Amino acid sequence: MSEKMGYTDDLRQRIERHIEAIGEFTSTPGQGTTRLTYSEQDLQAREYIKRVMTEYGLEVREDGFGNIFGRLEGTIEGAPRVLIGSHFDSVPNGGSYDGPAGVVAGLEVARLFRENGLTPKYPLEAVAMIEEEGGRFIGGLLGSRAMLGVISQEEFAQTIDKDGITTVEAMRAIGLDPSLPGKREKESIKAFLELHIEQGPILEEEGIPIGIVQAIVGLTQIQVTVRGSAGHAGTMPMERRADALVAASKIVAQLPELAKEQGNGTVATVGRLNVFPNGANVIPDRVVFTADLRAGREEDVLGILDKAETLARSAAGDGIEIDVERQLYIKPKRMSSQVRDLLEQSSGALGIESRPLNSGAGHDAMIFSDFTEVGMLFIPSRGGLSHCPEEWSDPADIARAVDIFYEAAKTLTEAE
Ligand code: HGY
Ligand code: MN
Ligand code: MN
Repeated sequence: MSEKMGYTDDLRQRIERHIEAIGEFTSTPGQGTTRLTYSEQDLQAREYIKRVMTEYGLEVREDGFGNIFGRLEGTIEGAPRVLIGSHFDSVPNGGSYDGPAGVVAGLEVARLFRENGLTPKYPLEAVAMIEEEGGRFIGGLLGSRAMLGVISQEEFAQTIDKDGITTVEAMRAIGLDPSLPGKREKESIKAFLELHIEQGPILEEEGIPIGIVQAIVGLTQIQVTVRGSAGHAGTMPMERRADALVAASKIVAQLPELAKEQGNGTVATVGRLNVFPNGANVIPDRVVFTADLRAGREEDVLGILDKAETLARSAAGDGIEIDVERQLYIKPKRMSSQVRDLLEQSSGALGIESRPLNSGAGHDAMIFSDFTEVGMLFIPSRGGLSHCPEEWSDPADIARAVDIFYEAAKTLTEAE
């Protein structure tokens, strides 16, 4: 197929090279990708992404949150831009595709515009966002929430990591400037396109290379703090203990049952739990854990949230105190029907098979969907695996998504 279709080997090879290069920026080599926001690995990935943007002839800029933009100027002065991209942070010991696949797709669509001499009326911007995962700063989706003003500049600046380091301190530590402009007015964004790996088994099992996302589940995260009394593991009689870890364990063990009972695809996960003082011969006096709760319908998100909070609070008593803090709440979101149709037409015109799909994972697209027209594509995940070193997707599928976004972006930017 012609270069215009972006379908040639060199596109696939460039994609493969970018993914491999970005995947190298990890603090856990050989044990998956760990690239926390504003870490040394962030800085390495950032420099790489900015270098590629420059090489592709894009105007490179970072905002006051550390999000990176590569802009292809439009002919209409001050026109809203079409953003294409995703995040470049990772979960601890994750994979190389969750986030970077979408960042690389944005870079390659912009390159195709340049390569084919296209001039957009509405500017095209490739974007690489920070802290979607919440691997360092609680809650996640931080780059998109800050950019769109869902959290204020002050709330952003006061956000701290588990060591009490603020976002602003961490930014400065790697040479970023938090005083740069950050918040984007919603009128300044015409559309947002995001490619992401499916992180599930459906596309691979059905042998379909492209999913057109219809909706993204609602999700909420609560932090539960269980307080008891420290004591000597050997001398404190069992009946006199207020063991925070035993109390926390009873809550954690019952959460999956609550999700199963509610059904409708409700899921509940405790992925982060810290025990204090964490001594082998000390009765724990404090346990802090997060519960990640999700469902496709808002009433189910609210339902599991209420059940989980009630369960946690029921553990109080006999020297045990419970504190529950809501850290994030995002309603289920639907993608723009206008953009979904455009993506469907584009993939059809290219002869690329696709199917509608909902997302059980959260994405920056769910934040943008309250402010602009949003479209999302999925590509198959091998074995349906993600958030683990085994995560892998085929660069040829990323190339297919680039082709589809290239066609859709030409329409959205009214390029000629
Ligand atoms: O948690 C999620 O769904 C996403 O990977 N941040
Ligand atoms: Mn992701
Ligand atoms: Mn993820």
